[in-house]
Amino acid sequence: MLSAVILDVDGTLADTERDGHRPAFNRAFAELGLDHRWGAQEYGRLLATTGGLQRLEEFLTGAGHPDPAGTAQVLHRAKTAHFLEWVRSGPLLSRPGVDELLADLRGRGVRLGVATTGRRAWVLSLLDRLFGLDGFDVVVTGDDVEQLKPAPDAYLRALAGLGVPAVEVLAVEGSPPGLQAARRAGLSCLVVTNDYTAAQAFAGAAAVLPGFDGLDADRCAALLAGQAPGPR
Ligand code: XBP
Repeated sequence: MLSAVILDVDGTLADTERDGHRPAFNRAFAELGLDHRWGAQEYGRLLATTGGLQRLEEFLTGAGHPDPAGTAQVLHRAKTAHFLEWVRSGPLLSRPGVDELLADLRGRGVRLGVATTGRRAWVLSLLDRLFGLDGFDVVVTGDDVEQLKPAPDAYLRALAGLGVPAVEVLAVEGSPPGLQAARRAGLSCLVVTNDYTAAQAFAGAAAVLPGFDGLDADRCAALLAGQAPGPR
């Protein structure tokens, strides 16, 4: 029985990384007078590190910066402000098929949760702008957990908030760290790939789809029950 679906945000509900987060990081570098600029391909590699703050610190350490931790904090505050501005007024769209899936799930009484490593400062604004925040029963962000994905913390916290057993919940993710986080929390996980993750490996996924087209509550329930989604 499918009681709830818990969804990832970046790269899953919306394609936010290349044209949203990445330019915000680059604007922060420019503001601090640093000549780093993350190109689209380089950023795709940097996404292996979840959490923008952690991504910055790891990058600055590798670049030999004298104070990677302190500088990452300053950069991430600036980046978050720029990304929030983009979320509020930029060309932000949900991925094709997402709105239809969420409406079908809600219409069938399936509860909705969000589990992301992104910061609450922008996550709530993004969800509200795209879908209406009141459509989600629980939202867990990177600010709410000790350990980010691929640790299971965000999914475990979302499960506790929903108050339903893991066997009745399907996770929907877009990246290998997200799949690992969901599996470590004991959840079946559907992977919907994006441009950055289409060629990556997703062992343990209930299914790997290139998009949300045709995905509905019945197909999510079938995936949870362990059946391959039938042809549409
Ligand atoms: C994706 C992430 C986030 C964003 C940057 O989160 O790893 O860190 O790349 O956002 P998810 P922050 O796929 O779990 O939604 O700078 O706010 O971390």
